[in-house]
Formats: sequence, structure tokens, C-alpha cells
Amino acid sequence: MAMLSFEKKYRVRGGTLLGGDLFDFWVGPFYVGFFGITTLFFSFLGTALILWGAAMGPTWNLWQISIAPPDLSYGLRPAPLMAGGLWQLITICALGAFVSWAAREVEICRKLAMGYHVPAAFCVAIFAYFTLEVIRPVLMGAWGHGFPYGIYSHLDWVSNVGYQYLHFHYNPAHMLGVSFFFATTFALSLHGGLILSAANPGHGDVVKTPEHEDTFFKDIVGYSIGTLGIHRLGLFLALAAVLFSALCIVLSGPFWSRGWPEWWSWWLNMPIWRQ
Ligand code: UQ2
Repeated sequence: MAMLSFEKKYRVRGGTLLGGDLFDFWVGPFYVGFFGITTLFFSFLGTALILWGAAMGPTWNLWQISIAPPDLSYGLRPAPLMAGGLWQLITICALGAFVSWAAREVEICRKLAMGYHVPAAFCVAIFAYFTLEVIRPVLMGAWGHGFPYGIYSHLDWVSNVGYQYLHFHYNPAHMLGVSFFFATTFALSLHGGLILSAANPGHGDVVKTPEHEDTFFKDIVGYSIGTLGIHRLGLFLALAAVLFSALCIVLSGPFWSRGWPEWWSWWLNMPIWRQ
């Protein structure tokens, strides 16, 4: 494995949250650390449990393999392994692996004396998963409200839960989530396009500077958000998309159990419409 010239300088001791110097080493290009070990442990155990569940199931068709949560009748109790217990263990392993990975990111940030933006952003993604598989099922009183682990089965779950609320596009938090996802892709396409256009001006021409980038957007829309600003905007849009998505699903069930179109009757029932 190639060792980049600057790598050695940054392979510094310390910054660990747990384990002190014990796991403070690299394997090839990878930092290990205490949380590297726990990430590997939970990932391998979780994958093994999925494979075991698949082996006990009716198919090896990759699209159709599914490990389902317990029946609603089990409530929030532990279920027998082949009746949702595997799903419960796999969920614990997934969360163990995700949180370990976030902690390993934090250790690397500390080593490099960087900000914690990357682990903070990853924690928002973990929070979205936690909302779907833990917070909402707990609020609704049964693990059976979690989504199953399978390619087609989790798509079916999304579709079924959506139709349960009649028309999910009328969920106001869903509207905001979708709008933020679209705005994220729009901002990234503007940014990617701008950077590549400045870096590839054409044969024989010299690579352009951030001043050219600013000027392009000032000329076309009268405003440039700046080279640091675009990255702040990107992070903001992406995190807002995920947080509103988590909100839109946790509202559905625990806080609103009818169709989402009906939610808008607050507008039709406003006293100002009374004649
Ligand atoms: C910009 C800038 C960048 C960029 C981009 C812009 C020099 C290299 C893309 C332009 C972005 C604007 C005007 C904001 C758009 C708003 C939304 C909500 C998509 O000014 O600075 O840095 O990459």
C-alpha cells in the first residue's frame, strides 16, 4: 500500500477516547483504535446474523431475502430468534457498528485537530435510522413497527406505511424533507459544475481562480455565496433534509394517525372563512 509523503507527519499518537495507546495503531492505511475493533465486531456479528436468518428463510434470491421485525403482538418484548428476535439483535449490531464508526471519526478528528463536522453529520444519519427503528416503534408500543431488513421488503414497508396515511405528500414535514433533498442536489450540481468549469477552461488556457467563480454567479444571479459558504449551505441543506425526514415519519403514527390530506382541515376550519 502506497504511503503518501504527508501521511507519516499526521500519524500521531493520542486523541483516543477509549483504550489509551492500546489500539492506537494503523493497519495499512486504516486507523484501528478501540472503536475500529468494535466496528468490526458489530459488523461481522450483524452480517453473520443476517446470513443465518437468510439460511433459515425460504429463499436465497438476493432481492427477496428479508429479516422481519417481530409481530405487533410481541409489543416491546424480546421475541424468539426466528420470529423477530434476529431482527432485534441485528438492529443492536447495526447501531453498535454505526456509533462505533462515529466514535472512530471523532478520534481521527482529535488526532488531526480538526472540527467535528464529519462525525456530527454522520450522527444525523444515525439519528434518522434510530428514529425509524427505535424511537417510532417505542412511541407506538411495538418493535413490529420497524422496517424489515430486505431489499424489496423495506421498499414494500415504505409503500405500505405511506398508503396507511393515505397520501404522504400531504405531510408538511415530508414536503420540507423532499424540498431540502432537491435543494441539496441542486446546490451540489451548481458547485460541482462551477468547480469543474474553473478547473477545465479548455485546451491551452490557464486554470481559473475562486474570483472567477464568484464573478460567474454575481453576473448571473447577482449573488455569490462564496467558497466556504457553498460548503456551509451544502451541509445545512443535507442535514435539514435528513432531520425533516426523521420528523415526517415520527409524526406519522405517534402524533397523527389519520390520512395526511385531512391534516390540512385546520386551514379549512379557520374562523376567518365563517360568513
Ligand atoms: C458560489 C460559490 C461557490 C459555488 C456556488 C456558488 C464562489 C465555489 C455554487 C453559487 C451559489 C449560490 C448563488 C447559492 C445557491 C442557493 C441554493 C439554495 C441552491 O457563489 O462561491 O464556490 O460553488
